[in-house]
Amino acid sequence: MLKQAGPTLVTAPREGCGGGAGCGISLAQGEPLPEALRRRIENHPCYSEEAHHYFARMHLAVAPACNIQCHYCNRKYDCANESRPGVVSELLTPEQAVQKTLAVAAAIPELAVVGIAGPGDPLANPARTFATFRALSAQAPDLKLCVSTNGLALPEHVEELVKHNIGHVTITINCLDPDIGAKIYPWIFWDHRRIGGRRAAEILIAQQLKGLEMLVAKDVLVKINSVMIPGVNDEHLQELNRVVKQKGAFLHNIMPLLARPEHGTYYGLTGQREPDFQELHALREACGAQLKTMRHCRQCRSDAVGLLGQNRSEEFSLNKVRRLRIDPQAAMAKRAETHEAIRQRLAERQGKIAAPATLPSRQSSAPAPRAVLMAVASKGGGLIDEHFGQAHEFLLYEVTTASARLLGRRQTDLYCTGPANCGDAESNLNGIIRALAGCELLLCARIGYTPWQKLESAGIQPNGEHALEPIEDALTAVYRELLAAGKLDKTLGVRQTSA
Ligand code: CLF
Ligand code: SF4
Repeated sequence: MLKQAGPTLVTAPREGCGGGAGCGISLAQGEPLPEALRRRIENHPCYSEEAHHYFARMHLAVAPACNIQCHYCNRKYDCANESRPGVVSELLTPEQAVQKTLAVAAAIPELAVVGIAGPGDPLANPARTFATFRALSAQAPDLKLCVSTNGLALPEHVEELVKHNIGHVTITINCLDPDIGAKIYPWIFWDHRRIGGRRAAEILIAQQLKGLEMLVAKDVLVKINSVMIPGVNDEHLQELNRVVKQKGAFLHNIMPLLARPEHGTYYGLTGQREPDFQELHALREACGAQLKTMRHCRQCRSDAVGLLGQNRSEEFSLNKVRRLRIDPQAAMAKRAETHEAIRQRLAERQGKIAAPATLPSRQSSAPAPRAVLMAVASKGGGLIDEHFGQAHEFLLYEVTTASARLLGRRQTDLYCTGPANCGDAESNLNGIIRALAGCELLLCARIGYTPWQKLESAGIQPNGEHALEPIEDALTAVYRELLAAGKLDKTLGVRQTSA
């Protein structure tokens, strides 16, 4: 039954049924996936946390225009430095986009998904977006197509999206309350004119929810992205999570606001605060009890290429791509072989996880050993293979006897950017220590003496003994060692100073 609530439609509660077309499949954190659904997301690095270690995605920057303005957005069309949505090095025509896709797909056989996510809104540029999808469906039919939209023009394009076999759509919904929306969106462009204030947010929200319902009815997997903006929508996002779950959304990706003055956005320039990791984590946990929340998003650029966490876009500039000779059929065969090998590896890992090694015995009346927060430096392939000094980000895991659970990532400045900037190393190291607050261990491929000492003094024990091992295996091995040595009764690190 549908009932009208202001300008938006709210359906009666509906639980995920795990199967049929048009049902909507909404699971809470940790609920097992039905097999048919698992197969639909098994190689999508954003929809499957496990897949993100092994399968790559690329974004095609064919959509320059946008039909709304968000206070956290400032699009840049020729920027190689910033890593955030809305930024690209070069805009592409649909023909160039296809050329680039074929080049990337030949060079990176792990490529599984091609998305259009900007730098503006894909559906505000429908001719360019759908020309690209049409050509890709014909020339690289094995690649999954994906789109990310603000939702304003979504309802009118649902049929076309389905026609192009686009099975994964992201809608960015930041609020369901137009009064909150008026603080996030200064204007929308609707019905040939610019509209501002509460009315703009009302229209946008109604279109987003209508689009969500239409996609779910067509059996498309819908992910909702929400930007967490402290003091603006943070207290509202649990309610939003509840409603989009009712409407059949598959996954909720709550991303921290990025608002630095150098981004040149309204929020960046007016000093709007970004959420800290604890706030973000608490909100994701609260929402995850209703609808599964994504923890591994990298807030990628609109021309990102590679595994999540990597951006290899510069290797595939138009100038470079034009010079390449590609055999698309051979490349497709290589992808099929690579994807199958990854699937087998994942299946083997699943088997291992289902039958964990025996833990040291303890008395049944004893309380369960506590969880330990550990940080990991990885290049993105599921291994502990990044040197401390070259890590741009650290993955944070909560490790217990039962599991190593990814909580999120913390982005940092590089510890050392070379001899020219050696003077920055100490302040960068302090920044990294602040970013890793709460972690008791740090696993990386290698680490120098100076950062080792400083981390240890700050209560974060570095560990380089598990280089090149799979992340989860290494984390559980370290946890078991701690448990066996009886070290989990107290804090592990030395913690002499605060950074
Ligand atoms: Fe791109 Fe988005 Fe498709 Fe993924 S990204 S269009 S669903 S293929 Fe992924 Fe990047 Fe996060 Fe987006 S990590 S910003 S969630
Ligand atoms: Fe920027 Fe996307 Fe918002 Fe448009 S919808 S203003 S491209 S963030």
